[in-house]
Parts: sequence; C-alpha cells; structure tokens
Amino acid sequence: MGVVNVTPDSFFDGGRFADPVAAVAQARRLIDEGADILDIGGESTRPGSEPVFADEQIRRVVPVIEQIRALWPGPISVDTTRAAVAAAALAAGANWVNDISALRDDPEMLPLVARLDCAVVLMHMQGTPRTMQVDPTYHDVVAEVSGFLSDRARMAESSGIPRDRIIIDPGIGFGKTLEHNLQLLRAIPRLVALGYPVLVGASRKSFIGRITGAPPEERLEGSLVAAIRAVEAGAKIIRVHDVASTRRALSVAAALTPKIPA
Ligand code: HH2
Repeated sequence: MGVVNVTPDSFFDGGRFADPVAAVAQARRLIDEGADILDIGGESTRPGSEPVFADEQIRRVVPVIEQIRALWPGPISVDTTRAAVAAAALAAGANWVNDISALRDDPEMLPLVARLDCAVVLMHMQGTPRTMQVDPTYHDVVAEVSGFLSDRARMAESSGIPRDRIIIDPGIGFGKTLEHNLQLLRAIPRLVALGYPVLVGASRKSFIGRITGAPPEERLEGSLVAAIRAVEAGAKIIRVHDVASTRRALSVAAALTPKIPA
C-alpha cells in the first residue's frame, strides 16, 4: 500500500503532495513502482496534530482520487475517520476506507461502510492524535490491541460488513511507546491468528528514529527491515511511503525465504 498524503503537515511527506498535480504525479510514481493499493489522506494524524474539518479533507482528496481512478483500476483507499469524507471519496472512485479510529470516531461511518461495497481497515489507537503520545499506558499491549481488534472486527461483521472486507492493523505509533511498538511488531503472528488480513504501517515512523537516532528522511533502512519482518510474520499489507525500495527488499527476502510472497 503506497501512501499519498495530500496535506501540508504530514510527518514525512507533508507539503510535498498538498497540490493535486503533485499528488497525482506521486500516485502515478507509486503505481509504476508496483503499489497494489494507494492510500490517499487529507489529514495528518501525526502526534500532536489537530483534526481537519471534513469539507477541507474532501477538498483535498476528492480531485486526487478522481484523477487516479481515471488512470488506474486498482484499489484506492481513503485515510479518514469522517463518514462525509469517506462517502465523497467512494463516490469519486475510492473503494477502501482506512479508518484509524476503527469506526469509532463518526457514528455514520459503520452504516456507510456496511451499505457500500468497500473494504475497511480497522486500526488500533489509544487516545487521539493530539494527545496519544503524552503517556501511553497498557497492562499488556499485545493482549489489549489484539482484544480490541477482535472486538471491533466482530462488531463490524455483526453490523453487516462481510468478513472478507475487514482488515486489521495494530496502529504502530498511535498511542504507543517504543517498547509497545516493538512488542506489537514481534506479536504479528498473534494478530494474524485472529483470522483477518493484517496491515502494518511502520514506514519512517518515530520508533525507528528512537532506535537509530535518524530523522524521518533517514529511516528508509529501518522501514525496510520492519516491512520484511512484518511480511515474514504473516502481515498481508504493508503501508509505505517508498514502494520501489520496499518491493526490492521484499523480493530479496522472498528469494531467501521461499514462503514469503514477493
Ligand atoms: N499511519 C499513518 C496514517 N494512517 N493508517 C493505518 N491504517 N495504519 C497506519 O499505521 C497509519 C495510517 C501515519 O503515517 P502518515 O500518513 O505518513 O503520516 P501523517 O499522519 O502525518 O499524514
């Protein structure tokens, strides 16, 4: 899954693709590099970020999604917690909703996703982006995240979202310390065992910087190691800023370990 943030302030690519022409060009690049899915976002959710109103998110993402849909038949995901944004994005040609609140933020989101023929990513987050990194606390982060994802997925199914349209995500960096992120990445097989495809988004995140001391621009190597380990552990979708590098790294890992999908 290649990321295109149509935002002025995302933690890595903020401002680079805020202009629709630049965003569509980036989407084309990621498609050429081998992305299977594109994730388009109009709101940064980096630690400390403030919410962006739905109409502003729509203004940012809809023209970009329309243009990508005109040139590419593949899955387009919209990264939002607001039903109005998801509805506008789906009408413009998106077919996945990536909701970092796991359908909790907006009561209209669940009925919308159930009614329309789209996939949904349910992500775990403790708190909200504005405050989530202040003092994240768990008794047992793996048990709590896994229990939460299992509950949300079952709730989604009982509300009419077919099982084969549900994807779960531990939410790396969303209300987690370095140690919480590491424990979750080590526990991917336990999430896989819940029976839904697992998405992992570790690309250039701050836990890599905490280990290496590197700023976001110098976290590619750490991101590739995290991607390889996640796929080896059974994750099906890797959300990344660097599609070509990730594809190349995964193809070498696949050659070394035949069971890894290329
Ligand atoms: N991470 C980010 C945003 N959306 N969605 C899912 N499902 N999983 C993630 O790990 C995830 C996500 C944060 O990365 P990015 O979009 O690059 O940054 P920002 O939120 O600053 O736009």
